[in-house]
Amino acid sequence: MNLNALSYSDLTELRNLAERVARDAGTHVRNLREKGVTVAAAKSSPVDIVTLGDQAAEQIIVAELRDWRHSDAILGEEGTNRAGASGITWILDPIDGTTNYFYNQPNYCVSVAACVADTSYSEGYRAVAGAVYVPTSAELFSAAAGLGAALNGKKLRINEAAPLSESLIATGFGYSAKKRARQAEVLLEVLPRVRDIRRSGSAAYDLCALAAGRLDAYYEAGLKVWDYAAAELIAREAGATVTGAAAAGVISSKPGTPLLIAGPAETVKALQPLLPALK
Ligand code: LIP
Repeated sequence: MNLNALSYSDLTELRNLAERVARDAGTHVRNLREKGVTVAAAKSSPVDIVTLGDQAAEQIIVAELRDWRHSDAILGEEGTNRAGASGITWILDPIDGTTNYFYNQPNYCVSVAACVADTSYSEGYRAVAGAVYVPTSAELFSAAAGLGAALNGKKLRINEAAPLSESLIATGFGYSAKKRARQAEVLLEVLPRVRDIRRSGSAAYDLCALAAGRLDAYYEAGLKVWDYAAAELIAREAGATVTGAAAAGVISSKPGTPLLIAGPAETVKALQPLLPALK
């Protein structure tokens, strides 16, 4: 399956389903949060946690997708890996910003992307439709390839490029101390050259904030495909250039530890020389 085989109605159907399941799962995890959070497990490090909310959200999304799109494949951060026959793979981050969720901070979201196989993308998947739902603000970001991006139905457009010294840049950090040390060294080069830095704790939220003009650019290394699959499409459909992990034709040097940079083309070009250690 490739993007050209999908009609307007195919793309809008996939986007509408992504919106519905992201909102359903997000509403559930917000309700769970109000009752308290239980850590179910830790992954790559003691602070890379999974909560019962992450697991419940993925179960809700998978159940709905199996009802509506039973021949599609599904890949979820919390372990779902279902084969499919349709050529569409749903890539899920049931809660992106899990640490924020654990601490009851607002920037956590549910990310749902409908993807097709595309080897020009470093993880081999290209989103053709997707949704990111922020339960604490009831903000639903969504996009479909070639059909633009929206926030609660209102069209999104990134900011015009500003000089780097006047640009508000977001980034994030990994869970391993060694990776964070390298990311901090790079930040020493970036911080004096930009307006300011923001670190929300969610890649999906950062890319949607870029799409909504709340940031001027974003970069991060070491993301997983489920962190960015839906939100990089939303940013791209809002006018962002996206390189590194998700850029067509730009294969990361180290699959699995890709560097993603997103923003106006000029800003991405100005940022790239500052980020060599993150490749
Ligand atoms: C998060 C990413 C974020 C990164 C965090 C964390 P998670 O994903 O979205 O960009 O900086 O360290 O990895 O673990 O909350 O799904």
